[in-house]
Amino acid sequence: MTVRPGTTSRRGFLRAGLAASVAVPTAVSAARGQGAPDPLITEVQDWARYSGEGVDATPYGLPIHFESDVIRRNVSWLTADTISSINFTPIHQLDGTITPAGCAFERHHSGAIELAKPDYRLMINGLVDRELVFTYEDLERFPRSQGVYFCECAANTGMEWAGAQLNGSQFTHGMIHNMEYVGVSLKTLLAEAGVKPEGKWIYVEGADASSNGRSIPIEKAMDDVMVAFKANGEALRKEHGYPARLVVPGWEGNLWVKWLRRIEVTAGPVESREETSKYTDTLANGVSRKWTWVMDAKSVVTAPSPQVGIKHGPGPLVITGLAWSGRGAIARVDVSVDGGKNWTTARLAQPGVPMAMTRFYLDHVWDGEEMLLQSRAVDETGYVQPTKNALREIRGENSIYHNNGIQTWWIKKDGSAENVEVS
Ligand SMILES: Nc1nc2c(c(=O)[nH]1)N[C@H]1C(S)=C(S)[C@@H](COP(=O)(O)O)O[C@H]1N2
Ligand SMILES: [Mo]
Repeated sequence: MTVRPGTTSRRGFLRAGLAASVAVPTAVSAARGQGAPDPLITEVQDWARYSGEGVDATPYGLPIHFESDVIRRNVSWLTADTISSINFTPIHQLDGTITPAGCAFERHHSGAIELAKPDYRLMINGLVDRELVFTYEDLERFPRSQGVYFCECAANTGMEWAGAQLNGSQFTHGMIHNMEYVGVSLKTLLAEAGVKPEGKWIYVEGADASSNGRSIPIEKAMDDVMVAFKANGEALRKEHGYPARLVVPGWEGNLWVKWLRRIEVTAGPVESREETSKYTDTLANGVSRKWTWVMDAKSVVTAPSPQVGIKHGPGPLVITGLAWSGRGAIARVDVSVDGGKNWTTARLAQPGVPMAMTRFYLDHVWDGEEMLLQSRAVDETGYVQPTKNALREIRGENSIYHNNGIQTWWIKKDGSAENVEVS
């Protein structure tokens, strides 16, 4: 087994001889039944002696301060400019599947704007029977729809094309969030305007200076696209497009237009900046592939991983991660502890939900030896997440977007972890 360490500390190829299976210790955590009494058991603590804060203390709550490191982070060399910017969800510290809005990644091309509900207008124009403008209150009067969907930036994992680079699942895979949206189906609004037979595409625009305009085929627009105004039960955060954004299930994040202001029904695609010079995939021969809308099946072990090493010795170890596919539900996730030689099917916390994140667990007994930890997602279409090398054979290394290759974490005997590649 050959390991390719991060480009930041490239030491050429290195052998990480994985010990063959060793006798597995049965240890769990040390029982505290012996020795000095534990004051946390024997003494009455202050929190039991005095009253806590009253219910009025926090009308709107934040996480307890002990959890203040569960935050979005930046990669400094990526975000020299904070107006055209990106930050990353701390997926290594979360569990379950729903991303709390407060730590969900953000991507703005011209900064986050403040748009009040009374100032909100949504126009539908172009090839329609009736050109319409909706206020926010108008939107609230249409029948609502609801769904949990992941939103993944096409550039997620993009920095890893040339080799292992960033040390942490937050940085390699954190341009993603998964929230429960409530809003109005776009087909309901388009039906209100009446799409003419020549209307084969829509062009969607945001109210921010960048506008982030994108073309979407009418079939998708009439299928599951939503104009959402709530995420995880509450109003969208300003940074996620308050008061309304587009939700385009399974398709790349760039199409999820925030601060949505206009939908033009057109005969063909507009070929805007965001779908020509950006968000296209340049192949090995220099030709760029366009309209890569769907996010292919992908997964990552979120813990243990470089930001969350193993803090205990040999014995029970929870290996966990996330899997998702833009083509439907996750059917299976396999985990390897030996760099892809052998695979064990992981336990899905819940059956896969189409175009939403799935949590997986492998209830492992760690022998205290090095591991080359990988996960491999399989979706309901039978698509299997490829290795990074298999992806490079077809796509070359000129790409930025749509890197869904299998991720490897090199877990060392001391429990620390590093981003590596195996070949
Ligand atoms: N109006 C507008 N919409 C936008 C963007 C933007 O800059 N302006 N960025 C896009 C990109 S590239 C992504 S990945 C997603 C990110 O959504 P988020 O900020 O809620 O994570 O929004 C998309 N929608
Ligand atoms: Mo993006």
